[in-house]
Amino acid sequence: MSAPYFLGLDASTQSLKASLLSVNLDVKSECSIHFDTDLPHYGTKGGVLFGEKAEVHSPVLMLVEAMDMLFDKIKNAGWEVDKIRGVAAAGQQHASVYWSKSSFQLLSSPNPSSPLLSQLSTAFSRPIIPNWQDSSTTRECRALEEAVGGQEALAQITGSKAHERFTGAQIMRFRRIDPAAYDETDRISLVSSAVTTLLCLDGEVKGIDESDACGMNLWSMNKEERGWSEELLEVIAGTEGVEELARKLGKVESDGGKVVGHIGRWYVERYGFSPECLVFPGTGDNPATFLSLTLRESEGLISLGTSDVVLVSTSNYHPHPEHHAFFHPAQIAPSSVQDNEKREGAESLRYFNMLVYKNGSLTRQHVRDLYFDKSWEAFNAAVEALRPNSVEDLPSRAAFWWLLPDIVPPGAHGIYKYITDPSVGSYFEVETAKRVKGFDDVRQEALAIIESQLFNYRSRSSSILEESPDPSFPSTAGIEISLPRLTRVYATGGASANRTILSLMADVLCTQICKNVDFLDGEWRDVQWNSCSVGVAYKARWGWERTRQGREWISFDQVIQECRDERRRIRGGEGQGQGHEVDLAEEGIRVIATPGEGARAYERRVEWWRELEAKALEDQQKDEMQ
Ligand code: ADP
Ligand code: XUL
Repeated sequence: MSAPYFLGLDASTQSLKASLLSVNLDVKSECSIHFDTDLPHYGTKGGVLFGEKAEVHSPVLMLVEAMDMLFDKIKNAGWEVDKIRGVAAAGQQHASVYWSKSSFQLLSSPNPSSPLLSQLSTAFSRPIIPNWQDSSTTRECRALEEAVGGQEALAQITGSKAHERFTGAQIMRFRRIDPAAYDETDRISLVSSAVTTLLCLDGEVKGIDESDACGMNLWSMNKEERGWSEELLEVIAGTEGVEELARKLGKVESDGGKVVGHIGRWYVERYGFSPECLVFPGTGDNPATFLSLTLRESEGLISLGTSDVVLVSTSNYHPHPEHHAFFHPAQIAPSSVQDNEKREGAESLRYFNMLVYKNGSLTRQHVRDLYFDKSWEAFNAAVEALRPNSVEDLPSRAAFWWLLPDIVPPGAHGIYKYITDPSVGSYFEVETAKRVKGFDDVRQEALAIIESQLFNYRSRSSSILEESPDPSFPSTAGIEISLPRLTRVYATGGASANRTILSLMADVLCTQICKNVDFLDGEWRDVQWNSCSVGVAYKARWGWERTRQGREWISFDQVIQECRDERRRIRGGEGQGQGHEVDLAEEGIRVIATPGEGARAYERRVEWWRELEAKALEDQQKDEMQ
């Protein structure tokens, strides 16, 4: 019993991917179209083209042609698309799509016997659309911040300070450099809502998802006045243009599981989809990844990829210029629930917060190559030899490796290393820290970079959690906790293959480190699927559940839990005992590491690390003045 099926799409920077899931959320199959190699005639590199003024962008029709190719590929692969009952799309965040005035007609009922590309060639008013890597809008960012009173004020309104890649600044620049094309624009979508529109093909440009709207610097997240910020729209379009810009941006979907349409007739007739297949709001790639890990309040995700990303799930709005605050992508907006008795699933508002660090894997790799002969084994052996093993074993060395100017802390750049006196315990005078070029024992280099990165994640996630109603402290596993902590962390990304790093992460963050696992061919394996498309397929599954009798207000977390319970029931005893003794926190979630004795020492050192980070930033300033 694996039907009905659910489909998730992911329109990311380099490819368009699809994941097909069973009713219990097993990933049955995946396929993808790679822009550079499958659509070479657009000439992209890494999915993008580079302009002369810091523009990073791509042809919008490449996305349309990729849709044609993807569904051809799905058909050729023999996916039983007639059994799909729900679909949703993830899209790279911030990037925008501009629909022309003729789009309404073109989107109304395309001919199923022809591909979309040939039918939608005039549906767009901007042929080349900005990508999230674009940084051509510095001037617009300053204007947005100045208009509301600075970085903090903008973060307070929209969840983030101004960023070049965010959609508000991008629209403002578009209007400045090509006012005629701006005027010719009927509607503006994000990539996720554009793909949602292309799935329905019913003549309507679908609303932007509220979680994705938080990546625009235009959406006021303040509880009482959620909506397009008139103040910011005015900066972009002038007093006269506010209403028109709000119209172009359209309505925003605040219920992530609402039905926004049915799959278009084009898909039914051309590929054999069922006309009963429902379409749910798309969302950004980060919110979608967040959903695939089903993060509950106070849980976190640490992605150790090219860059490091930390996501923190909260029930409080905690904007700060250092991170991005987003609405949770799968919540039922309380305002949409009329009947108080049915409010069960309509919890109070939930959020997630995202910290992005440029100095992630490439910086760790740099240290490995410099001191450990390009070997992770040697690097790990150094960490294991020196890591703290008791409460007395307080770290006394710290290293800040900001090879690239970092985002957090903003503008941090350079390499700063310090030795402090280990005999003074947890209290120390930061002035006594000695700045050094390197450590006597090179093994300290490995430990110091990892500790410093992890202290950063511990310190900043604690600050975000500080204002939560239940900041998960003061004690865990017999360890006295001094600061709020994440109650579980999911590790993903290339470096999450490194068990030493994950074990140290458990100590420094003083929490359980988990990974998603599947029971496949008789063993538990780290999941290999594409988390964004799987995350939005989960959302489609949840939305579909809510169309069933009596289930209208069931929460996302509850539906996922029920699916996992059902999976365990179907599997029976398989996967437990007899050589399968993995520590499962829950079905499909494996515990990789838990805090050891070293956690007691790290717990006493967060403040020490914070002071040293501040010192490093001061030293950077002094160096720059010389
Ligand atoms: P992307 O952000 O491009 O998706 P990945 O998530 O695939 O990147 O991560 C790639 C990085 O993972 C590489 O730069 C490499 O340094 C790091 N990595 C791979 N294996 C290990 C390992 N065993 N230990 C530490 N880092 C690793
Ligand atoms: C997040 C960001 C990227 C894009 C593309 O702010 O810019 O993660 O979402 O992946």
